[in-house]
Amino acid sequence: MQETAAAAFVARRNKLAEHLGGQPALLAAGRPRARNYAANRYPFRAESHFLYLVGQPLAGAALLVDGGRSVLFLERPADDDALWHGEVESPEAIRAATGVDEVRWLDALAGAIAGKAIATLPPQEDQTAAFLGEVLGRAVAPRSGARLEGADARLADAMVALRLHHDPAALAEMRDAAAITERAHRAGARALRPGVKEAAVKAAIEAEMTAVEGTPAYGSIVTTHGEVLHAEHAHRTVQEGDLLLVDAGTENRAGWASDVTRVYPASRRFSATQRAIYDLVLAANRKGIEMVRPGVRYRDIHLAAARVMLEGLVHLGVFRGAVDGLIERGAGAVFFPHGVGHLLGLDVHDMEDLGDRAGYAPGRARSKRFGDAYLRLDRDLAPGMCVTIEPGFYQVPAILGGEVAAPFANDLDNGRLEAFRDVRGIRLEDDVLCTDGAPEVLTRAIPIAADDVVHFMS
Ligand SMILES: [Mn+2]
Repeated sequence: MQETAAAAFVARRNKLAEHLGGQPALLAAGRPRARNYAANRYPFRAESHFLYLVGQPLAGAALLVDGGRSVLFLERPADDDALWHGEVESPEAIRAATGVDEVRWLDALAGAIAGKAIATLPPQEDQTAAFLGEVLGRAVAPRSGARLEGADARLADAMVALRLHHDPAALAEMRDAAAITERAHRAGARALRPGVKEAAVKAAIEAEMTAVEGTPAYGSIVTTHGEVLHAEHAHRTVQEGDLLLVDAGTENRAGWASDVTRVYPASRRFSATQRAIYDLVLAANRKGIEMVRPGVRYRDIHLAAARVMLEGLVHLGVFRGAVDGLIERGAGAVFFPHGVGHLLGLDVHDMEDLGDRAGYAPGRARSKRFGDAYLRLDRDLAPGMCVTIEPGFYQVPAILGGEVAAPFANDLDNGRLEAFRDVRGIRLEDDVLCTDGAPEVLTRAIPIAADDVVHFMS
């Protein structure tokens, strides 16, 4: 399991302690959720803040950072654990792998923190929230990271300060996740042909992740209905001429994510209309990537990508009129109704368990306008930040026939739009690292130019 050296976790915990001053903090790993009885469990994924500082998914464990000292509290193994789960790793081995100062059993935790005011972060899962509430002697609501106060809020700010800028160990993991994702997309692209089920392509993709003990970092989207932004189903049979939208990224063995969308033509060629829209989305993707540089405000990348899309749609005759006026009135959201991307790290939408604390710089808040309101990130970029760039074009019936498109009845050429009916949805998404200079595209090995994509499929 251990790939990142203990020294990296020691450095992260020391940085956290520095941010916290004398304030002690307790971070829980979480525990697996039972299905229908205690021993039948959903796959366990540790809380990301814990993983960031410890590196191991130690179910039930808790990390205490108190001044310069880190103590890891582990669940005491049950007598029959060795029977059902094999040999249990020794506390000493875990201490060596994580570099903590001390490993103790969890039943010593209450005594160790008695009389201290301890900061914590709310876990995602109820049982762990109840455990924290009990041990800290105050209410800890699960999934309440968007509304923290006092010491908990300062702990959240400290974690954001650390996790926002990836250290070399984190970047090594993210490059690994991206490399697995390249193999996964390749396998999916090669499995695609008219007559196969979307689910069969999804299986080929996820097999590559599973084979190296990775998992999907989020529910893989593998769909011929790319206009359904978070399509959960993959039950359709791929038809001749379909575009298959694949939004699939790996979480590697250490828990780090990648997040990639490509669009593959089932018949191994794009129609002229598909190609026109594809190239337009690609231009917006490239524009966005080029802007990932220190000091650039992320919202400006979103607006620039939206402008590229609108200029292209005017050029293609789908929209009529002056681009500036259309942008002013919110036309961008008619075919591009989401944000251009988000933070990426241990989580696919990194640190969104803390609400907009990570994504929005202090003093900035989400737009209220449809489309822009879905922008999950509005910070000034800095070296070490990793973001996705994922513009898209979608013909969503609920948008085109609803109140978002209604004000543009005279600006939209529906006859012209009809020519593009073989384009349901196209999104092109890369993972991009902000450096001191030119952006580094972590997912550049996955072809994105239309001709390269077709080549990739054979
Ligand atoms: Mn994404």
